[in-house]
Amino acid sequence: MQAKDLLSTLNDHQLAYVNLDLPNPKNGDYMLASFHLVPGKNLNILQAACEVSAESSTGTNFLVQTETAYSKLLNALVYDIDMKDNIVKIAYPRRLFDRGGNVQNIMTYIAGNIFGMKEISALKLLDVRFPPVMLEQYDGPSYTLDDMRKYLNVYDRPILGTIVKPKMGLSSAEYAEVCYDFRVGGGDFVKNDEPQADQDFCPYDKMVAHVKQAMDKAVKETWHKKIHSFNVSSPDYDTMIARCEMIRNAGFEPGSYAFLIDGTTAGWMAVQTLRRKYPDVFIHFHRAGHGAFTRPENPIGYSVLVLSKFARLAGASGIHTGTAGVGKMAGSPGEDITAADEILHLFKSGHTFEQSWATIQMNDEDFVTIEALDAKNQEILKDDSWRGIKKCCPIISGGLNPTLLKPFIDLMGSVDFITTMGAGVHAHPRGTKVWATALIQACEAYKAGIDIHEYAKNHSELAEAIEFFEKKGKKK
Ligand code: CAP
Ligand code: MG
Ligand code: MG
Repeated sequence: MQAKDLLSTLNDHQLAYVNLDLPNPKNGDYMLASFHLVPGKNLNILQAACEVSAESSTGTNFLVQTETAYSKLLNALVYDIDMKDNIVKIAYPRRLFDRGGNVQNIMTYIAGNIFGMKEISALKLLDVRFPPVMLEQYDGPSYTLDDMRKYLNVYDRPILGTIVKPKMGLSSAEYAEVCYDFRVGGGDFVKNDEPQADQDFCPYDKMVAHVKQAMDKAVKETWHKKIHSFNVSSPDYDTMIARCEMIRNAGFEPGSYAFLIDGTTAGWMAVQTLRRKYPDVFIHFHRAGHGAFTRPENPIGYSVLVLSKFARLAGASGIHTGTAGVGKMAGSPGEDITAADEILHLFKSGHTFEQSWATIQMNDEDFVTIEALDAKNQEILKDDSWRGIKKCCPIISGGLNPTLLKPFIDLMGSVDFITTMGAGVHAHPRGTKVWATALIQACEAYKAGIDIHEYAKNHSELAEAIEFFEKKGKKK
C-alpha cells in the first residue's frame, strides 16, 4: 500500500494539505519536518497526516469559507509518507513564520496544538530542515565554544566542569567554597544547578559576590582562567536582565562568566532575549523538563535532535545533549550523539534530513572564488563560522564521573564539548578538590592514550575514583 492509494479517502479539507508530487521540497521555499505518526482509530495515516498538516499551518478541522487564494499558498503540505515506518514528511512554506527569526513561533506551529489532537495516537517530531534563506533570519550562536577555548587556552580536550551539589541548600559562602575546591583541583568550569535562583538561604547577590571572591582566589593560585555559568532563569524579563547586569557589574572579566537558562521551562523567548542582548556571553541552555517530550518511550513529543537544532538556531552557545546512555539519564547514541554532531558542524545528517547550516552554499560562485583564494592563505576558511550559523556546543552531563570520561569521548568521537560532573566530583569522602584532580587525571590519561587503570598506578586521586565508582559506587 502506498500513500497515493489513500488519496481517494481524503475530503476536500484534507486534500488542501497534501501534495505527494511536490516537485522540489528542498527548493528553499519550505522548512521541512518529519514526524513519526500513528493515527487514532477513526482515520488512516494519510487522513491523519493531512489533519496534522492543516492544524500546524493555516487550517482547523473543517474547510472555512474565509480562506483566500493567498492563505491557501501558506498551507503546509504532506509530501511523503513512509508507510512501513509511519514517517510523515511535511513542507512548511517559510512565509508562515514570524519574520523576526522567532523559534517560539515555529515551535507553536510544529510542536503546538497538534500534540493535543484526538485523531493521533502517536506524533513525534523527529527532524527538521531549515533552508538557507531561512537561516539568514535567525541569530544562531554568537559567543561559541571556540571563544571559550581561546579564553581558557584549552584546545585539545573537553572543557572540564562541575555542577555544585547538593543541588540546593548551601549558603552562598558554602557554595563558593565548593567552586573554589573544584577550581584549585584543576577544573575549568562550574555551573549553577538548574533550580538555582534567589533562594533565602543563598541570596542571588551574595552568591554572585562569593563566587567572584572564590574565582579570584582560584585564578591567583592556579594561574589558569576559570568560568562560572550563572543561572539567570527568572520569573520575568526585568528580573532576568537585572541578574545578568548584576553579574556583569560584579567585576568578572569578559569570558569568565556564562548565562545559564532553563530553556524548557523559561521558554524560547528567554533564550533569544539573552542571545540578542548579550552577544559577548556564552548562553548555556539547560534543558530540564525536556524528557517529557524527548524520551524514546514517549509517543508524543519531539526528539533530542529537534530540541538541539532549534537551540542552535535560537542562538544558544551550548545545550545539554545527553550522555548517550553512559550517565544516569535516558539516552542513546542514536539520539544524543546525532544531536551533538548536528549542532557542532556546518553540514550533518540528522534522523531524516541533511542539514546545511551554511548561508553561503557550496555552488555559490563567490564562495568558490573565496575558497580558491584561501587555498593559498588558509586563513578565511579555517574558521568556517563566517559561512553561516555558528557551532553550538554539546554540554555533556548527568551521572558522569572520571571513569566515564573516556567511554563517552569514544562514543562521541570528539573532545569538542563541555562536560559537567556533579556527584561524579562531589561524592568523594575526601572532598571536591581530590576528585576534580581525578577528573583532570582521567583526561590526561585519555590524551596520553593510557588506560585509566594503568595511569592510576601513580595517580592516587584517580585510583580512589576508580575504587569508588567501579567498585564501591555500585553497591546501593
Ligand atoms: C547533573 C545535573 C544536570 C543533568 C541534566 C543533574 O548532575 O546537574 O542537571 O546533567 O541532565 O541535576 O542531574 P549529576 P542533561 O552530574 O550529579 O548527575 O544534561 O541530560 O540535561
Ligand atoms: Mg488555534
Ligand atoms: Mg542539574
